[in-house]
Amino acid sequence: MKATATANSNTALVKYWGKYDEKLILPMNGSISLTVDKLSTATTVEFSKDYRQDAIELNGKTAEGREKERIAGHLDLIRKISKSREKARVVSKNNFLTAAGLASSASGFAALTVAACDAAGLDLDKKNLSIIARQGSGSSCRSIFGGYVEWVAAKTSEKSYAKQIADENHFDVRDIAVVVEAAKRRYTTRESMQASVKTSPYYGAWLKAAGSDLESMRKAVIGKDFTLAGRTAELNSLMMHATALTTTPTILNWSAATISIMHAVQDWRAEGLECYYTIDTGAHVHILSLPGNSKEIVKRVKLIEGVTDVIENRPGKGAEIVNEHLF
Ligand code: 2P0
Repeated sequence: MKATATANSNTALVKYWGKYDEKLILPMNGSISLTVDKLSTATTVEFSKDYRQDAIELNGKTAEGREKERIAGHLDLIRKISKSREKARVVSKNNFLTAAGLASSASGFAALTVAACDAAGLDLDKKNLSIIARQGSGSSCRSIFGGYVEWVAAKTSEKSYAKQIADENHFDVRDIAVVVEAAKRRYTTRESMQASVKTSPYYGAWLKAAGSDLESMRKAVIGKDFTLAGRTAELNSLMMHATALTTTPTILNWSAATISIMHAVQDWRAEGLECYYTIDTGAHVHILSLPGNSKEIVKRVKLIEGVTDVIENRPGKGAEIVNEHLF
């Protein structure tokens, strides 16, 4: 009744922005991501009739409030599927700073899902694991798989799952995660998405763009066309942010360093150093490049004011069960 799983974070190349169903976490649009190799979570889950209540420890601290409720709610879903009432002990650790806001919910809910399902004795394939993970946090369903992954938009739970487009060995690109001094975040991602769907005059344009970007990105990944992948990812990120910026209340989480990096990437590209940026809901930036250019980009980006950390990722593997428990 005890199992441990590891899962890597993923970077959305075509982003998920907006929910059709808030409870089931069904997205308004399909998305495509790259699972990375250096931002990961390890989680041990043990169910036991001896536990009186769920006890959850994240990065050495006891989870409380909303954070605890969200994880316990996910355990409830897995208990419902496995027809069990046993409470759990959960210990989870990230190998990166959660406060840095580098998509910890993606690796976190993927690792929790895989560990908890195994500990509950459920024998599920990756598609069904992705359907469960999705209900904890949308983007986590993509981290069940390695490499390039598409999360399908659908109006029912069993049809909205993640699937692999190409594995981590198919197309070697680098995702340079650039951590910057962050601006103050006023709203959670959940609140931001919800407000965008309701109020952004560009939301319809976003959905249209996401649809054609999915096609371009699939083609780019399968054909290993870095220029098409990079251009599509950068423009898709800007479309998402145009929607976020025109939301009421406005969603602007960029800091000065975010914009400096956007300018720098454009300048480097004009010089012939091919790279593209993509930004999620915080201030941090992911720079995409081919392996041969990453060293030069890492060197240059470290010189930009406000950059606090740089992590060069390769395509990474999917979530998996491991033998070493955290307790
Ligand atoms: C993505 N993001 O595709 C998009 C791009 C952020 C911007 O998925 O409410 O933590 O738990 O489903 O997955 C981050 O949102 O949101 C996210 P919920 P999630 O990666």
